[in-house]
Amino acid sequence: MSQPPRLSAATLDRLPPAIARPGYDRSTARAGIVHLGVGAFHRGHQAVFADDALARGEAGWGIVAASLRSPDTRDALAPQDGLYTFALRDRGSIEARVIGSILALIVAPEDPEALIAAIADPAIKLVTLTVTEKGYGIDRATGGLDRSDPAIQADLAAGAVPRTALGFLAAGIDRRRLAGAPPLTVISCDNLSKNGEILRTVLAEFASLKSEALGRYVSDEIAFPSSMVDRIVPASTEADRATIEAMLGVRDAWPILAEPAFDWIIEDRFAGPRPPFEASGVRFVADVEPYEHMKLRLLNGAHTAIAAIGLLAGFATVPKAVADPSVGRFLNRYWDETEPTLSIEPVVSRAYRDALLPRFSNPDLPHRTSQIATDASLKVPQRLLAPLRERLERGESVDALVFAVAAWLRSCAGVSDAGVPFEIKDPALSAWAGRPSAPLPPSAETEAFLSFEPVFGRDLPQHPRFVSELREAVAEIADQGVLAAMKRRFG
Ligand code: CS2
Repeated sequence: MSQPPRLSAATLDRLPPAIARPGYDRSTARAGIVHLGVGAFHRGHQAVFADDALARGEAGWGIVAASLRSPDTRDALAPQDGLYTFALRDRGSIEARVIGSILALIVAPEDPEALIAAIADPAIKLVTLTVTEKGYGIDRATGGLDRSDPAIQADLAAGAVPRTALGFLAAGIDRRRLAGAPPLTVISCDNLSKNGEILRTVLAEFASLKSEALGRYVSDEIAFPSSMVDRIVPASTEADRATIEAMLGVRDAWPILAEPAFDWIIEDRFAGPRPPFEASGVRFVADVEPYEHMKLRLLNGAHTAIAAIGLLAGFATVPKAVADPSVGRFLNRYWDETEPTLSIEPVVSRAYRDALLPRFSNPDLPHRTSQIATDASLKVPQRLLAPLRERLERGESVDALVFAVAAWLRSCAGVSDAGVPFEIKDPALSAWAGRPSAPLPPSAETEAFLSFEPVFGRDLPQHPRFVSELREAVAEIADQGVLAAMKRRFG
């Protein structure tokens, strides 16, 4: 059978009428946004709102999207003129549209100058980032710049061609400064609490090491609103490509499949114009932290717990894991513990919480537990240990939170309860010198992990109740398996 043609500007008119496509003239659309880290999440979230804006006639809000490492997305989308399918999937229903807001794609290692020039372009009003937790070069002990990180060190060298997000931002911003370009806003769209403040801190420090004047400019002239982003966008699979091809009649090498639910809540602190995204449901608020905490602790923390439990119990996906009633009972306890740590109005957190099990159990989005477990050692501190600390300080119970931490700790050995090995993708964990190299008895394993300071800090290993509860939960999981231990504890 011959291959169907590729999705592209030339084949758009072959699509069935029900498939929405860019109704605007892409040749007159202009880029107002540079995005760093053009993964699935960006294409299922910010790029969709930009597409809506372009369709409403806001012609200056297209995107130049850059990959900092891999050419995969550019290789898939270049033959498609940057077009791709965005499909909302919910319990058998699928609603697809073609997104046209990515006007240009840059692979930074191939053409670093193109990315610096894009950031420096006076037409650019906004830089957005999805570079994951490890993309910020944070020293987890100080909260400042990790000057020992070899990639950061290389980018700090005089005359260096940048490789990191911070290196590119500093180089592009410096060029704007020297040219007297209009103000710029930089928005982190990663799951980090106070992500704007963190980015401002590390970038200002990085920039000041380049030049004092640049450091001052970053601190004084660039706006770094914090933002909370939300949408479950699993990595798409060959089966997803086949589904989309059957719907479109053309081949899309990299479609995005996502859930209908989403949020993008941005602190209303812009250096220049705000992106005209309110009509899509994007919200601008004075203080985003209550939303960040709600999302990180209720959704992402539950995800991290499900990922660890799933890896140990052999559940490959989130919907499979939450189909087990004991996982559901555990999650309810987990949310009973985390919800009271939030500072948002209870009616908001309750509604958010109530939507989570239905979101997680969406059978059309087989979100892999191994995907969520990636970089878990960078996720556990803010998702699980931050609320746990607060409850410990108040003398409150932490059974579900401790159980989640214990499951993560056990999962770091990379072997399921049935003895099946799985891969751990967590460079920060691999780089930790104290990581046990051979299986240890549970109490020695717990002891070893408690010395993992970037995760547990100096305080938690000194907290008698936390240490004894963690030791007990780790031993129980090691002895009975995660599901039996969970059933015994949470019903
Ligand atoms: C997940 C998130 O991979 C992970 O760590 O918890 O990607 C999650 O799906 C999104 O933040 C949902 O908004």
